[in-house]
Amino acid sequence: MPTNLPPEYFEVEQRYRAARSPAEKIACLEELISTIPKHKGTDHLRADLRRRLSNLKNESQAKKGAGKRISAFHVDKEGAGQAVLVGPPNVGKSALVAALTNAAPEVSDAPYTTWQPTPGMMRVENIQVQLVDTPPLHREFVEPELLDLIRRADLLLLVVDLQTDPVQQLEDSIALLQEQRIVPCHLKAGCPEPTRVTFIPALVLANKNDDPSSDENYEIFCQLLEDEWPLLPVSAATGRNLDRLKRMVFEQLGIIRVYSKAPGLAPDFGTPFVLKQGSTVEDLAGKIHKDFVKNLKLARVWGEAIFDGQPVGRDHVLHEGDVVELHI
Ligand SMILES: Nc1nc2c(ncn2[C@@H]2O[C@H](COP(=O)(O)OP(=O)(O)OP(=O)(O)O)[C@@H](O)[C@H]2O)c(=O)[nH]1
Ligand SMILES: [Mg+2]
Repeated sequence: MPTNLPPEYFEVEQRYRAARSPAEKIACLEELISTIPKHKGTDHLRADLRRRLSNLKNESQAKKGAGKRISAFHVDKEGAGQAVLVGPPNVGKSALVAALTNAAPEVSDAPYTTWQPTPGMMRVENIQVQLVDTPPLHREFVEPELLDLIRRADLLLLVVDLQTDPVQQLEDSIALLQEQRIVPCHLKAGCPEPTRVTFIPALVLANKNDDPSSDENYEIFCQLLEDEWPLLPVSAATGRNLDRLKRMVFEQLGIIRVYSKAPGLAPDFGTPFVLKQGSTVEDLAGKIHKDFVKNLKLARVWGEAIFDGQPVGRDHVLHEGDVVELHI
């Protein structure tokens, strides 16, 4: 217990201990957290109280749902893919989600600010990708439901703070995830026990690269990394490289955009069909309607096909940007 807590802390703590109802406990915990001075010595205490608050809120939400337990950690996937931001406290996960999406998670210089996931939609050209802000990873306790959220993700954005020992931060995050059998895809080859392991594509974001003065930090970070990572220096504060981030997220998601067109009409480039890389004409037909799969006779493709309007079969593999005319 840190010794420099103010007297109000102990007053509120007494009330918290005496509180009976979950609503009272939640109110006291919120007040308690606000009385804690923000510095390193109080990190553990703040993390512990936030965890209790998160559990209480989840429990009371579950009760309201009349038996249906809807966890705050269950985020329904939306858009072309779900990228979950993961990392230690204070690296700027919430700031990145706030800068890139329509969501407004709390950003604060106090560590352990975020206690539950917040999804937001990020526009990447003509598609939307879901970003999910999460509570920080913590060596002593990781919410099991946070791990489930991470396991379900299409992409992990491993965030580090370029100004605060990013190599250690990345190693800690990876070690913690590996202990839970979650391994970034490109470390698959070196994984000693690949059974029962969830492999997820990952991109490292070296945040707080606000201007050229921190480029040297980034270069040193790159040199010190043992493994080859897909990585990008960014800044939530100044917006540096956020456009490149969007592009890289799109690439790492392993998706393609395909446009359908009716015979004799122009394609609608505003609303692509999003498919996994390697998808075929038949997969596209399935996205449109199951009858299309059954009745598909041929398709014509513009784009990566040998010539414009080339007739292809249902097994033809589509590429990013292809325009497809389905004939049934
Ligand atoms: N200079 C600079 N500061 C940043 C940047 N991004 C975030 N910050 C600051 O870093 C602090 C932490 O930001 P948050 O977004 O709350 O960090 P977090 O990773 O969500 O923190 P937790 O919720 O505790 O896990 C805040 O004071 C932000 O203003 C950045 O790109 N550059
Ligand atoms: Mg946060």
